[in-house]
Amino acid sequence: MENDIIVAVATSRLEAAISVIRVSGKDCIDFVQSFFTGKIANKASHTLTYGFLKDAGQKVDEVMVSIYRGTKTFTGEEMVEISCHGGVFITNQVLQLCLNKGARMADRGEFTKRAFLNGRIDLAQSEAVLDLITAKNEIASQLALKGIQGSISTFINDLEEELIALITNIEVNIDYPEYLDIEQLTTEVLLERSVGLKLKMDRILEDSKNVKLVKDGISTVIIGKPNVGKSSLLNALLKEDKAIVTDIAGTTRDIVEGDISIDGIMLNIIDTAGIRETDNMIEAIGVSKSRGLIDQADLVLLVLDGSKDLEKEDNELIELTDKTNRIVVINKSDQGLKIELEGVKISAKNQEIHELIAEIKKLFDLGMIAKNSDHLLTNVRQNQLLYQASQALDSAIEAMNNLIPPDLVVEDLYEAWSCVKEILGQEAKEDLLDELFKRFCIGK
Ligand SMILES: Nc1nc2c(ncn2[C@@H]2O[C@H](COP(=O)(O)OP(=O)(O)OP(=O)(O)O)[C@@H](O)[C@H]2O)c(=O)[nH]1
Ligand SMILES: [Mg+2]
Repeated sequence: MENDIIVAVATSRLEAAISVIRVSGKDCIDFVQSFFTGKIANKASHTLTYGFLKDAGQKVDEVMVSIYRGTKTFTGEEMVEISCHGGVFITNQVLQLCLNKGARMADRGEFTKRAFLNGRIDLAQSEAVLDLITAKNEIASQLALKGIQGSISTFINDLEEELIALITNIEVNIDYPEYLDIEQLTTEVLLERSVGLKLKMDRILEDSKNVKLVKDGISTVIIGKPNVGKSSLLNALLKEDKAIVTDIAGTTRDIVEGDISIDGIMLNIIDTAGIRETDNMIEAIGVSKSRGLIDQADLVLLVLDGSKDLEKEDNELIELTDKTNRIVVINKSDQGLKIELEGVKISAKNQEIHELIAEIKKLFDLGMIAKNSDHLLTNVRQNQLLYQASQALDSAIEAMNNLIPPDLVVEDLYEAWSCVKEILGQEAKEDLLDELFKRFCIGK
């Protein structure tokens, strides 16, 4: 049943001043009235009422009850929120009372799922609710908030409408060629509109690449030959002595990790074993791990010892990281610089790393993402679907370039349209929905 009365604790299960118990479902105001002393049965929507919850004549708690009638509620159905005292025991008592009286415990994310099923929010907005709950920094929460307000949804709706307009136009042209007041779409016009649409999609896909960095952090790997000061740099960035630092080349043999936040930009930093040819088996494993990490990193910090001439290993690493998103870090600048190479100069030992911090901020101006882009895809599912839509358009464009007539490219346009629709959860498959909403907490 999709409108039976469900209940859950919406606040966290810790001792607090108040807890909020959420109830949603058909006639849930009358349901709560049956064990509440305040009068809510005939009261207007969006009002607060003081009273006691009672079980078999016995007072359970002194509470405030908010009621929400009609369909303009979070779930799109009648709702009640009971604000009770926030002790863990008393909160459980109130929850248990609702269950004893006949409500059902809500599944994870079931309130948000109902909001989606009742058309209050679309799938992208539901995902944004989840993003907001799990946001770890300000930029991520700003993005999520935009998502909840439907910024990406509006953009996707527009795409969907443009596609369906094209499709119906072609279909009408095919089925009713005698309909003269409907524009006859030539391949030329269709091609132009498809290219325009694909451009729009690709721009969003490109802009959205950085969203993952905002949400999950920038995976950063520090590499360099032994003894150049990689671990010293990690420690300076983390402002703690996390990795062992010695003057013995080959000190770090496994990877050491740490997270920092620079003005809201999260870096997940990995310090690695210095890369060199080695006969030592343990060190060799570390070296091969370091190489593997370079390929997966969003940012590579290539550390060189600036107080000495470059060696063969340095040059190999410069070449190896050439195609990566790299910052060349010239360390030990306190000892005077011997190498002439473009890069940021630091002294890890003396914690003089401001030039590097500034460069990282310049490379990842993530705050701008949230401010400048109103429409961003916020997860892999949305990205994949829009990418598929763009691919389908690509195939339509290629066909038209080969002078295939509009009525034969309509299939590709349908494919693009259905992918775009799915971003908002229209025609979404039931199992996907269950999977998605399970990731919410109870009470959301
Ligand atoms: N003068 C000076 N010495 C530094 C600086 N950074 C690191 N060192 C010294 O260089 C030596 C090696 O530093 P580590 O941080 O262990 O170097 P590493 O690159 O992690 O070395 P491996 O783990 O062996 O690959 C230590 O004696 C540090 O004190 C610096 O900025 N200036
Ligand atoms: Mg080290």
